[in-house]
Amino acid sequence: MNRIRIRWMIRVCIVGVVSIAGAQSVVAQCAFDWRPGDGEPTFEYTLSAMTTWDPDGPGPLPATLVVGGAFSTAGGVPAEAIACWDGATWQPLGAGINGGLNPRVYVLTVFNGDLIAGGDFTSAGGVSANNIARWDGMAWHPLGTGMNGRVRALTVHNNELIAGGQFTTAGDVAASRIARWDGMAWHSLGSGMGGSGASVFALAVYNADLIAGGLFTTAGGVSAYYIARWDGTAWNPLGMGTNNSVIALAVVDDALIAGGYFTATCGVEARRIARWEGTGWQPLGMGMSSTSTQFPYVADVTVYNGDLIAGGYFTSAGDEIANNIARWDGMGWHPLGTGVAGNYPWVTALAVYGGELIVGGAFTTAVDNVSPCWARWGPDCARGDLNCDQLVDSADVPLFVDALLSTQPLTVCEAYTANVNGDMDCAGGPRVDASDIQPFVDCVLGGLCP
Ligand SMILES: [Ca+2]
Ligand SMILES: [Ca+2]
Ligand SMILES: [Ca+2]
Repeated sequence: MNRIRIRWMIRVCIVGVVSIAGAQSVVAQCAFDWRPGDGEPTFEYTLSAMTTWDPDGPGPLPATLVVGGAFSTAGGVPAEAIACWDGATWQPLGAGINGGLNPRVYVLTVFNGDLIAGGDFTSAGGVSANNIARWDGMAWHPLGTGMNGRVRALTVHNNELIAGGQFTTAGDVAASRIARWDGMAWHSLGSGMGGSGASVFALAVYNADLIAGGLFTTAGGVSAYYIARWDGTAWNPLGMGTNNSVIALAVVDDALIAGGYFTATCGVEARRIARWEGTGWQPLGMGMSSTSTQFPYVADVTVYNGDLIAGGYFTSAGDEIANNIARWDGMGWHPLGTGVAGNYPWVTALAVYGGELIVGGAFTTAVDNVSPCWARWGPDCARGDLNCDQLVDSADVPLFVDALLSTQPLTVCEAYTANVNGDMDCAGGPRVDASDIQPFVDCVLGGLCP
């Protein structure tokens, strides 16, 4: 046992004694901000999709963050339209996604432990694959003969992979904008979606039913405006639907959240975002508006630090100025700093990874940092600084011990600051465990901070 470890154990004992004596720990209250130094990595064009993926499932490897879009390098590493990030470095997935006029990954999901990519392409890793492909961790594979048009949305429903987009055939069957893959073959879902230029842009599972959003006015031959529900045998409308395209869907706290270009649901004003709780649509405050485009939209939604996060193309949320990203705390909308900006400032994808909110799109800046297509928002406290006073010192020790020994879920701030070595768990969250002790001690006693 080395001296540092002995000093550490002594310190833990002191902390224990002090705690028993009734000393107060000052619980960390993080401010949140954009990460500095996001000039690297860069993507050349746009980032369209993100998902966490654990390559070995329950095995010891942590989850990685997989990003897709239209690019040929990620963090300076050659990567065709798809790449993965482990919190520190970028890697390609084999030879990536290629072929067609403008190869692009639009959507990612996980099915039976494998990563599924959908978009505009004709080959994956050198193998012929039309607009959809599967990565098993080692190699790319087609899913039958794929689709005859763009794949824009993916989800898993009743243990089958569901794909939506602009196609009219899937494998060798007719399938209008939506199809299901049972692991062996493609099948249609009723007669699919209809309407001029119909497309499915978003999919979700809500109350065991499949929900599809997009640009369409019928589903299964019945009227369904921009959103519809598949109950396993037939398509149904959701109320009166919306008055324009739905491009984002997410289930949050037993409610279905829809985002898109719409401004109303069933006569109720709901600007670009609305909530469905089984019987009717509700707006989220005043929603989103813009002074820079006639056609603002919400393109993706997620949950971070207990708030609903919406990203897209807008300049205000509620009565606050919010550039292309905003958070809803249940009462009102709030900006995330000064948001993101650029010639093509929109946000297209959101993810939570390593205790941070990851934002992807076509923007070039987040605050003053040059940050093409990629930015991170998280606790404004260094790893190890559990009380967020901008110093890593003995005052952080009791909080670190509390975090390490806690049987309760840690807050975003606690988990981020206690994960001193910056590694991830199998869900892509910060891993707070004994392997953080030595780096914490090195930081407190040796000044060797991450
Ligand atoms: Ca794993
Ligand atoms: Ca501190
Ligand atoms: Ca850790």
